[in-house]
Amino acid sequence: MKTEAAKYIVVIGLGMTGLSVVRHLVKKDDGALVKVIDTRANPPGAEQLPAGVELHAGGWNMEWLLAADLIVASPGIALATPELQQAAEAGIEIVGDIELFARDVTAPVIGITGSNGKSTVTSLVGEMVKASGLNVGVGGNIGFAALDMLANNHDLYVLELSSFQLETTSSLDTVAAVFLNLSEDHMDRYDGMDDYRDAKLRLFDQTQLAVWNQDDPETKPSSGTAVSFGFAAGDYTLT
Ligand code: UMA
Repeated sequence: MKTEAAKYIVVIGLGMTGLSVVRHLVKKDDGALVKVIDTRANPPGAEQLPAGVELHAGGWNMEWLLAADLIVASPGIALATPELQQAAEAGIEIVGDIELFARDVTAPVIGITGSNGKSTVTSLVGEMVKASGLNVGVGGNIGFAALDMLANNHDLYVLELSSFQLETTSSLDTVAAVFLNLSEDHMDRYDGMDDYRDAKLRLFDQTQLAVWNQDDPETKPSSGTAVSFGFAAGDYTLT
């Protein structure tokens, strides 16, 4: 289901992501009813909510949640949360902000993930694109919500993507996707390393070029056009 068809959208979380989602949905002005749930009693950004967008803070509101056509979950909320599981079992589509970005972006996107060094590589790639003369948007997990960049109509976007964001993304089509490395992190959110790796590998599902790390075989894609980097001689080869 496309966002455009959704009449009643519930946004979970009112941090940087939730606010960017609300702004994006309100700006679309397509008649959708938008409500926000945040489990925190005093969520940040409440004062920035556009007029007419209702907020339920301090817990869940299952009536709102189960009536939704679409749920947009912030990355800080695990899909395994019982309330979200109940909604998923009721057949309600659950996406994240990067999925909404993917559905509306018209310029090429480069995606970067990994356990470490994502922000550095994202910034450097952004600088390279800028130096080539293109108007680039750099955002995502790096600390600038992806949806807040869309209105700027950049020539190209460079997104730092966390495993949390990738879990709720299925339509992101990238010109290049980079998986830098994998080391133990966020084990409170995953059923082990394979589960965590699978979330990151989702970035390779739809890309023209997968970029992986020869020194970390866990980053290798199972198929598709790929290029690797590493310390050994003969790197940078297409495989
Ligand atoms: N929270 C609740 N109840 C809610 C909603 C959120 O308790 O209803 C809690 C979450 O569990 C979390 C905190 O509030 O502890 C913030 O969560 P959020 O999803 O609202 O976070 P945002 O402010 O939207 O920031 C998110 C990313 N945060 C997370 O993934 C936790 C930011 O990455 C990112 O920069 C931002 O979106 C813009 O895309 C931060 C991060 O720590 C830097 N990322 C992790 C990492 O890099 O390891 C993945």
